Amino acid sequence: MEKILNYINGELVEPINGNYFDNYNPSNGSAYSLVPDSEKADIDHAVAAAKEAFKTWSKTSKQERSDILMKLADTIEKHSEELIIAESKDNGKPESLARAVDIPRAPANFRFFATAILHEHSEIHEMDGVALNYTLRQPIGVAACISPWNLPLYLLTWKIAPALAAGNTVVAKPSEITPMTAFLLSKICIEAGLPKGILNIVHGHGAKVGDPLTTHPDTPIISFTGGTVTGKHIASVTAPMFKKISLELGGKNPNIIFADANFDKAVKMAVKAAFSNQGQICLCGSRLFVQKEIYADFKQALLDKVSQLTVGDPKKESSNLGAVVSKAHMNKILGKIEEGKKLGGKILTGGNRVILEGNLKNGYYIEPTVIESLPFDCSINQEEIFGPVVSLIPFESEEEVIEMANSTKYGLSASIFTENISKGHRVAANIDAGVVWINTWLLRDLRIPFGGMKQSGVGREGGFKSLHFFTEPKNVCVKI
Ligand code: TXE
Repeated sequence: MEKILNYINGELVEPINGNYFDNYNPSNGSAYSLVPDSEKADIDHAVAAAKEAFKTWSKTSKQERSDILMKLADTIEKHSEELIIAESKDNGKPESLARAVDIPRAPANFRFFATAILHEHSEIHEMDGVALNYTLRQPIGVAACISPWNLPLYLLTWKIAPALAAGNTVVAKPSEITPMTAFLLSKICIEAGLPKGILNIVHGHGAKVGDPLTTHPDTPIISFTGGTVTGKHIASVTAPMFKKISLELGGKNPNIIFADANFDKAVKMAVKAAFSNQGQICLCGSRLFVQKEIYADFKQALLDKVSQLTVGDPKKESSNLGAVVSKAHMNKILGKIEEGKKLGGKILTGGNRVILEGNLKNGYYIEPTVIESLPFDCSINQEEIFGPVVSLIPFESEEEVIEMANSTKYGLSASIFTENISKGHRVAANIDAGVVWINTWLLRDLRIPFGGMKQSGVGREGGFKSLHFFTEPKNVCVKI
């Protein structure tokens, strides 16, 4: 089986203890590569390399950093097809989705931040002829970038691109469930001639590698995307060390359909928001609130559309949904569906594992599932499921839906469908979410402040917000 290797100080290296664990292909349930079972010693090695590289990288001019990252983006693009196939095999997502969404975002992330650093400006505060204050924004040191399995290369590069562009060096820890494209990225970095030690990638189990990385005295900045429970842990262990942290956590996002919405557009978007990437996107619209006047018609149209979705081989263009990421995650989702039934939920469609034929029979496939009749405050409508499961909830008034939408501990994103623009603005202003879409879903502009409120996270990333996060402001006061 192919061995994935750590990438430290510009070289591909074995974990120091020589141990590996299996990496599974969710489409057929079989192990197909080996992942380094790294530990503290590997993190120490990587952090030391990144700390040394910081001495030079932080002093490298912005133009030169930009040129190096642009070359990396070009090299990633050259390997797009290989990355698409690898991402789908590692994660279970349809290749068509990796081709349309995941992989193009990796070079786009590097280009976006490689050019952003050339356009940044700093602030000046004048004191009426007495003094002039100006703010320097300086790189901080070694950034720890921890990414999840749902959009592996997309989210890894979303963190390392601004960290490097801003002049920091990086130790990244990709999810142990989907390490392959991070490994391919290591090889691409070597091909692109990335300076040694500025990016280091250490593979391994969550806490075993994650804890030594986040609590290391030489990693002052941490950017994490993952589950709320892990985020809470990272916040608690790093707070006494006064680290700068950015946490992008879970969501239980409302998708609100008013009776005056463009009906067809709303149905189409509701399906996309619920089932894209098998429902494994933190922004998925998993609570579908529909106004009573159109509830019956909307439900029927939704079920018609869902019946046209194909769960199948991720390699086939015809597959709308592939496999979910792991056996454990599949069982978690199926368990939540059972819990929903016990709570009185009615399964309108789906609810079961799908067994495909031939060599895919052991893959982790789940039918797109629509549940109704569950109270808005029950566990299924409050906790993140992170699978192809959407809950339909009727509502009467604007006030009622805002209250129900805001009832969870999360506050990541929301969508509102209405043709009444004043109502759209009003509801958007009253929803607890860091990101609100009106008449669309997941339309991403990389410049916006991105992140969640409540237990969906701490801080915002995106555009200059990312560059601000990855730099320390320093005020210099000059007496005139
Ligand atoms: O995430 P983890 P899991 C949600 C989703 C999912 C749940 C749990 O609901 O069902 O979280 O998923 C690393 N110190 N999201 O358990 O563990 C880990 O190795 C440092 C939403 O897979 O949070 C991986 O690299 N790092 C989410 C990363 O954290 C640690 C996407 C995320 O994995 C660590 C994924 C530790 N102690 C899951 N323990 C989103 N917001 O998009 C683990 N990790």
